[in-house]
Amino acid sequence: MARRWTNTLTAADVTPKATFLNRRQIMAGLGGAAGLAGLGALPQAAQAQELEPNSWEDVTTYCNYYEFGTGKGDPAKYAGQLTTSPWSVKIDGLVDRPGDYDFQQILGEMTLEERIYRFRCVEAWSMVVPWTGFELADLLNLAGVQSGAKYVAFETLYRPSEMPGTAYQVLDWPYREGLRLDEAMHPLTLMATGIFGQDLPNQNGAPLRLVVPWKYGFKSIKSIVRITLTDKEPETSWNMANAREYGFYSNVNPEVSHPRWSQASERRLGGGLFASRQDTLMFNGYSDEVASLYDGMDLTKFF
Ligand SMILES: Nc1nc2c(c(=O)[nH]1)N[C@H]1C(S)=C(S)[C@@H](COP(=O)(O)O)O[C@H]1N2
Ligand SMILES: [Mo]
Repeated sequence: MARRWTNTLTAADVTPKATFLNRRQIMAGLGGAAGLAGLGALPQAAQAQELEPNSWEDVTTYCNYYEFGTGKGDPAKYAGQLTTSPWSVKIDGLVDRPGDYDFQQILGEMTLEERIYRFRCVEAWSMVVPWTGFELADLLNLAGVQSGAKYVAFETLYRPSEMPGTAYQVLDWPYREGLRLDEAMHPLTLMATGIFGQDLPNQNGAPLRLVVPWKYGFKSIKSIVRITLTDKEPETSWNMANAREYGFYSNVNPEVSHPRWSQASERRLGGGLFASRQDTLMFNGYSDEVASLYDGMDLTKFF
């Protein structure tokens, strides 16, 4: 368990919005520029400001889940009808114990924890979300990864009767994603089952979805029903739709532009006082943890 990555911040460390605003007001009361300089001298506070979670409202009403429509508000409107219980996940391919794993049984085997991650969409907006979940590595170990496995493929539920967006061929259904095995086993890679300490709302990918914080949001596949260990790089829905715009790796990288727009900055959703465009960080700010996975790779080629 030594490899486990732990958040530098927990939910309890992150200054609640009201307290933070009070602090700002107090600082301002201390006198303009001096107050701001004081804030800069408090790394804890600065970090808290940076990773202050977005509101429940932001996270649950501004969503991407094309099975329910392409509008940001569509998932919140239409995903309620999705049946998420019972739920099982098929784990197959190069594993010792293939089978249909019941979601409740999986939960019983896993250690749940809360992690606050910055989340960055390829469309250049970002938010900060407190996820509850377990490490994907723990689930893969439960199934027993065989030595020949090099990649992990994921599939979302495809149930047209409950997913009005699948009537349109905007993507090749079921929604598919993939990771290299070392990315999948990395302790930052989370299987999320909740947000803000509550079960995942359907629009956010109930009952379980991936969260890979150093990659663009579309890698974080929702409502997963199948996980396949394979020796070949899997096909992914966005790459199939437009290989020029969406590569397999999809690492957040301010130096590699999307063909139609820059990825150098992002707009933080919600935000209040500090709402503004900010510089995008390499690997979304998780370089220390993940940069070594890509040593020697040309990231303009493997984008
Ligand atoms: N099955 C499925 N998973 C998906 C998507 C989708 O359309 N279908 N959209 C992706 C994209 S583009 C993003 S940005 C995130 C959005 O997650 P959120 O709505 O919980 O913020 O989900 C990702 N996972
Ligand atoms: Mo996205």
